[in-house]
Amino acid sequence: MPDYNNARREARATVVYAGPGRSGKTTNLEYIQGAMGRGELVGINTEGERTVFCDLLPVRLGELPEGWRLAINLKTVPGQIQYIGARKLVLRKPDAVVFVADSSARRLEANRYALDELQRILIDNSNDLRRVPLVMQYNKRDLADRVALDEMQAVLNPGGAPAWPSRAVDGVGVFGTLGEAVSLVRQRVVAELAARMGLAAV
Ligand SMILES: Nc1nc2c(ncn2[C@@H]2O[C@H](COP(=O)(O)OP(=O)(O)O)[C@@H](O)[C@H]2O)c(=O)[nH]1
Ligand SMILES: [Mg+2]
Repeated sequence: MPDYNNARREARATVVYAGPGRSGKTTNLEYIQGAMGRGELVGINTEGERTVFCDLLPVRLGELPEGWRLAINLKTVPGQIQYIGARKLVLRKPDAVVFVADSSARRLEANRYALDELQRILIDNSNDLRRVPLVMQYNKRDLADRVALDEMQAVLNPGGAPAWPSRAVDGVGVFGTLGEAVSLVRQRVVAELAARMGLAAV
């Protein structure tokens, strides 16, 4: 659920970049930061694990009706297997999730594992999966041992979520993926804003 700040007329939503370790999540945010914003690093303290860090990049993404603006916090989950506590925290209330898969054949199983875990965490965190839009990104399309796109789709995306091939190191596909996630968030924010204004007007 986005945060609605009436005084500032700003709706702030959260898009989380998930996926296995080293799939390119931070690289996506670095590219976005370089192109449009400024980033800061926020620490997350997890129980029973050492302090780990997630990346947080706040960005402004345009106008909404009635003079409202849409702001989005982009976050990455730490992908290493052992940081499950941190992943649970970061994935508490996402308004959309981008799953960054690694196209290397050697990482197919790691992608599958991370995706299964992502779904379990979202459900454990009481998210309604139908209300958390998912966008797939097949990253590292430059690798020689890349898995064919239709195989990645078959293995990782049987539900047919929107999917983008990418080369995040070069920025290819980064804004396509982000735009897809943002437009899904925006649809919901616009509907919720209209409902809030309708209620406020009564
Ligand atoms: N070949 C290739 N390497 C990439 C690509 N995107 C990211 N990387 C590299 O993959 C490594 C891990 O990336 P990083 O963003 O830190 O992964 P994270 O653990 O998901 O945050 C880094 O060395 C990146 O430069 C890509 O499209 N192609
Ligand atoms: Mg990272």
